[in-house]
Amino acid sequence: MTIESVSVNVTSPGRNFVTLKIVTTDGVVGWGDATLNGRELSVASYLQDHVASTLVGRDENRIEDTWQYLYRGPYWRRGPVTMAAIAAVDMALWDIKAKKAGMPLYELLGGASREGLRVYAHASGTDYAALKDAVTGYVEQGYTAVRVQTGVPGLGQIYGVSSNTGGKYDYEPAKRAADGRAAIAPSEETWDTPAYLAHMPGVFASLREDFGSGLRILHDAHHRMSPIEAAQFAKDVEPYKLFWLEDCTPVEDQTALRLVRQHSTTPLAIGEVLNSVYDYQTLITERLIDYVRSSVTHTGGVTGLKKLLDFAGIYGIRSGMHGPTDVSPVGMAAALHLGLAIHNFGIQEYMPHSETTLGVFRTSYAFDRGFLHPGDAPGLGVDLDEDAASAFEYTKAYLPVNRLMDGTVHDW
Ligand code: CS2
Ligand code: MG
Repeated sequence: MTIESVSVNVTSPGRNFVTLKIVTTDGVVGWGDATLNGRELSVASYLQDHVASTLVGRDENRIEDTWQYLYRGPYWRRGPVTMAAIAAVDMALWDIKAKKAGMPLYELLGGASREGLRVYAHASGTDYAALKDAVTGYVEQGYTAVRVQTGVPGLGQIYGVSSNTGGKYDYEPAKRAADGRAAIAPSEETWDTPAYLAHMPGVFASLREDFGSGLRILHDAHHRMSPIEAAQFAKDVEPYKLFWLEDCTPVEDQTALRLVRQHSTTPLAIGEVLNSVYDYQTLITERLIDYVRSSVTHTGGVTGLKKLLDFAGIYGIRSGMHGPTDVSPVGMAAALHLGLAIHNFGIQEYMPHSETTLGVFRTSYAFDRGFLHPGDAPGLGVDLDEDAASAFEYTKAYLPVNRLMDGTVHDW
């Protein structure tokens, strides 16, 4: 059998998603997530204008060969758009292979290495009282790990702080226009690292006071500190035993983490904006990180991320796969199958998608008392309802741009 058709679905059930559909000559359908928040149409075009026609007629079973064909064939390589496109093809082909084998994908990847995947929830609050309420809610739902983000006195809206108090974390950073129509430019936020550095250690001290030492507390610094500021922060929060400090400094300068490591044993997670094993080479071989943050969707798919995680595992580094709502349910399912099978699983990010999104993507994965399982449906266990998807037109949205108090552009 061979690949008969390749098509790209762009839909916006609550937020924008790009999904690849591959159908074989014997009618088996595979789905792949190609969502790149804020640049969705770039990946959609890469797939439909440059990749789709090259796949028709290829043997759908030759996943590694197709991965290498798409990685080395175009000459130009790596980068978020290319690797998201390759990821979508890869996920769809693994979905097909597992469906034809009549088993969930994790079985093809070596079978389950654990009963379920520990996940972390997203808690936030404009102030500590609101944050404490949000964390309490997740602990009551059975979560054993919670990421905490909070407002900083003197600053307005900043990354990761949802406007809702209690209930589902509904923070969607990519903004449409105020009237819900297509945005024409990013919104802008203001940042001040000294205020953040002064504020956060007290937040963690209060959390430990209120929730004890057993709760796994994670925090995302979201690329905003210089290397020395990251070293200071990691040292200052060391007494509070974070499960991880994420994206403490812009990761394209991999060697910056050497400075952080010199000053602190706070575990470090990084890499959601990275997209190949080569982007991690120094980070892994020098053990500058403890968790790999990449998602299946942005790192060349199951094939790409498994290569990376197998390499990381040799150095005692574990997975911490990216799982915000801008990874679609297809990408989330792929992460769960891979995470269930690999030995060096660490933790899985879990921002539940909205009911609107789940009305378009039919999922098989299930949450139970702080853990997720991909389910045992053949393949990835997720299907896109194309009729339902057609009701949600793509609406351009941009991630915010961040500026310092003096107007200097800064990492968001
Ligand atoms: C965040 C992401 O989940 C995280 O760790 O860094 O939500 C990130 O802000 C979004 O993926 C950007 O689209
Ligand atoms: Mg992050």
